[in-house]
Amino acid sequence: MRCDTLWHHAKLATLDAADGGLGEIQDGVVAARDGRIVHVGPADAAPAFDAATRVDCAGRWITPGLIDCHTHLVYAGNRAGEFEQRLNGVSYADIAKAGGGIVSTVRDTRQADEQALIAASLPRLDAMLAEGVTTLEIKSGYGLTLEHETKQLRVAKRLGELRRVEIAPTFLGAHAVPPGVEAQAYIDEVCATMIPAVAAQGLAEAVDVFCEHLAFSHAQAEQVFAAASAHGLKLKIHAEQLSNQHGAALAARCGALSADHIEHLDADGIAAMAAAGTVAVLLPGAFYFTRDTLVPPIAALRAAGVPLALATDSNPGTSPLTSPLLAMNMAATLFRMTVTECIAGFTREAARALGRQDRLGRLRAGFDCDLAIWDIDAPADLVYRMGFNPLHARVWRGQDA
Ligand code: DI6
Ligand code: FE
Repeated sequence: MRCDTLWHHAKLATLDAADGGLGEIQDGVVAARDGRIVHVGPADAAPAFDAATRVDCAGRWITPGLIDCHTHLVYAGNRAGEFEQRLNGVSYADIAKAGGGIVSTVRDTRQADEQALIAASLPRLDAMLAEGVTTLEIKSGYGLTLEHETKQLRVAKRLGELRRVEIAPTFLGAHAVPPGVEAQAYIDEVCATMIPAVAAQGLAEAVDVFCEHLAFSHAQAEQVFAAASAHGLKLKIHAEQLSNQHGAALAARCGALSADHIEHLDADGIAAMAAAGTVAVLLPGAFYFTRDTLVPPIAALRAAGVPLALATDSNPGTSPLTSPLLAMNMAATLFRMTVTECIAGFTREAARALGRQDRLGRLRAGFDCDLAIWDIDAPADLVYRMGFNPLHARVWRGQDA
């Protein structure tokens, strides 16, 4: 079999086993041609290869490249000062009154031009890539005007040209009510003006909405979903993070890809997600950073067969996290997710949360050849260690990246 590159003498976690497990192969090979996997399997059952390049993995582990399916990576400024103030006893309300909180990130992001936003975002992206990320979702949501939301989305797209990574851009105009604007008037503008413009310019493939008492209501989320669907965009939702607004059930009913956060999800929401195949995106970084105490209903989600994805939620306010590996460790320690669930959550199930399950997230012939090669003894090492990065190499579309 002809191929461009053959990785051999490797241990594989294909994430492509019929039992839904890691699909471990102790002595495996992966062959790629034109950026796609053409063969994956045990060495002793492999065909003879005519390979331009052979990479001896010396027994290292190969997993699919990691996929971070929920980030707010593009923004200017940060909220370290606010974090410090809160540690010194200043209340959230007082910080908000003084112009802090999400509004301060909106102000900084509006003031930044595209170059400045790129410069601010690249180090965060590079931190992700250094841990084996090969696909990353990026939401807008810190502009809150058409001009500044589209600027964020253009920057997200540009990051995908500056680095060897696939970016999935999501329009999150409905992230917060902009200062001085009435919530319903803003949502009307999101639906009537912003979504059509974003769709026409091809700047996003999905639309997200923050459905919460301090953001947008269930009815407003439904309005956003209707506008997004009318323009052929996929749907995602921030649901049940701080209270139960039944946003996940709405997402399921509307055919959304995922419902994200879901700490306050109830049994009806779980049943609706299971019936519709809606992915649960769990965000342990935000849970940890906000010192939340209500754990998402993992056992019930698992029992109902809801697909479980994991993501960093990288954002300046509630999850200043750029480490998928640490997110896996948090998911295990805080949410009691298993090693298999943690790794699947950042590969196979994350691909599903982005509608890319037929092309990414597994080692399988025909899939894009995005790999992470790790200096580890066993897959559990990826989840077990804290603040240690065992990535040996990152492969994107069949090439060392
Ligand atoms: N949920 C959150 O926790 C963040 N956004 C969201 O939809 C908050 C973002 C921020 O504070 O900047
Ligand atoms: Fe988020």
